[in-house]
Parts: sequence; structure tokens; C-alpha cells
Amino acid sequence: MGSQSDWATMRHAVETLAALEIGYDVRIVSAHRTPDRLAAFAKGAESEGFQVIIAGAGGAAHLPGMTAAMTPLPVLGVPVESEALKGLDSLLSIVQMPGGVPVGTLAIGKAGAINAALLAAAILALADKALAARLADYRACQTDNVAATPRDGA
Ligand code: RP5
Repeated sequence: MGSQSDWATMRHAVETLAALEIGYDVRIVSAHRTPDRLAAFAKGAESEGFQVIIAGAGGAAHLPGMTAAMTPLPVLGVPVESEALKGLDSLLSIVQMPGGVPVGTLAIGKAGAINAALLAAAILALADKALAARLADYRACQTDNVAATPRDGA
């Protein structure tokens, strides 16, 4: 993520990865404040053993796109909700990549963070049957937890 301030959103991605027993590593890497750290991370991610990168950032959110420019790994971008523009700035910064350098862009905020983890899980599950089974369980559990009728105070 681009900043400590993104953690309140990005922790939802981490919690989802943990629930699915997927190994992860969490780092603050700012495209603007720590550009050298970004280049070192993105260029070395594949050889470090990463398989999918989830990059969350807000405002002028260049982290996902710059990461994608420097790695062959799939990059999933999470637009963090910004105070000034409610994350629309983040979304547009991340989603509108030029053809040739893709970032899989998720929804703004918590839903996007959760879905980035689930999408990463789906990618990894293509080559991991045990993970595919855990992901299927997660989805089934989610379905079971949707009540047929609403309750007061729920
Ligand atoms: C972006 O700027 C970060 O991803 C964060 O969402 C935003 C604001 O950062 P802080 O000023 O809160 O550190 O680079």
C-alpha cells in the first residue's frame, strides 16, 4: 500500500487472504515518497517468490500502475477512498491504464480490498486444488450466511 493511512482499507485484503490460508507479505511502498523502494520491490517481486501483487493506494494513486510497469506478475489495484474526492480520483488513477500494461482494478474501499484478495485467490487456485476447495467453501459459507428475510437490528 502507498501509505500507513491505507492500512484501514487494505487490512480487509489481508484478513481475507488469512481466512483462505494464503501466504502474504504486507509492505508500505509509496510511488511518490519512496520511488526507489517501489522500483526495488516491483523489479524483485517475481524472484522473491511473489505470485500476485495487490496494490492499494489513494488520491494520485500511481502505485498499482507503476508496479505493473516493472513486473510481469498480475497486479490488482485497490482504489483507497480519499478524503477530498471519495476515491473517485483513486479509481480513475488506477483503472485507466494504457493498453499493454494491465492493472486489474477493483472497487473503491473495503469491498475492493476484499475482492482483490478473492481475485488473487482465484488466480492462485488455478494451480492449487486445495486452495480452490477453500475458496469454494468460503463462497458457500457466504451464501449460507445470507438470510432469506431481514431482521430488525441486524
Ligand atoms: C497515496 O496518498 C497513498 O496511497 C494514500 O492513499 C494517499 C495519502 O497518503 P497520506 O498523506 O495519508 O500518507 O500515496
